[in-house]
Amino acid sequence: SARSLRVLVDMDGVLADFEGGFLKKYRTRYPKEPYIELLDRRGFWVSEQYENLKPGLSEKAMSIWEAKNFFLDLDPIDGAVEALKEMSSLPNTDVFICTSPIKRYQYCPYEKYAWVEKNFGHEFLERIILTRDKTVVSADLLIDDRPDIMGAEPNPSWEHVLFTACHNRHLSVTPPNRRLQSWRDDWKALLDSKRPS
Ligand code: BVP
Ligand code: MG
Repeated sequence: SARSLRVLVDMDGVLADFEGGFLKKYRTRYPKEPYIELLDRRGFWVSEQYENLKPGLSEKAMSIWEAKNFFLDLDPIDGAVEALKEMSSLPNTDVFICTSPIKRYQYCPYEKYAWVEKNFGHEFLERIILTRDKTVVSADLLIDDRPDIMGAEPNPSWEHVLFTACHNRHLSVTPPNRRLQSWRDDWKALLDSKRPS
């Protein structure tokens, strides 16, 4: 077929374990404060659920991901490294890592590059797209754990496939919308469903 399939893969919650890394460092830094088990997470924004748990906790939550080495120390999501490397090696498939940095930029953008180099190798630095607006990036697929992806482009070219995370697993996703349950799920079939036949 003429052109390659272009896939955007989100980083936090899809390749890097933001939620697990957050909870671990939050409990270490604030051992006397209440916390939310991953099974009880609801809603995309950690900061909102913590603020609702106890006023003032959103600032403490933010202090965790704004700190040096937060993004660099994140563990990969199960199966992510193997899946992304395999996806990138498929014929007629262009893979990009598309991720939104936090606005407190002292560490996050640098550490995202360093994390990709550490886990995927130097050649994947070519594949990073840092943007706060994913709707203006064109692709066939966007694999992302955020349910509501909005921006300047009202009709993005990609199909958003919701990657299951602790905060979104209770949401109902109804056809034509689709989920990828994990990297053990059939992501190759998902890509094939978008390929020109
Ligand atoms: O950089 C991450 C952390 C930040 O949003 C970005 C999510 O990026 P994508 O995975 O969508 O590309 N973030 C920020 C807050 C609160 C800020 Br106040 C939050 O609660 N959760 C969260 O992920
Ligand atoms: Mg994400």
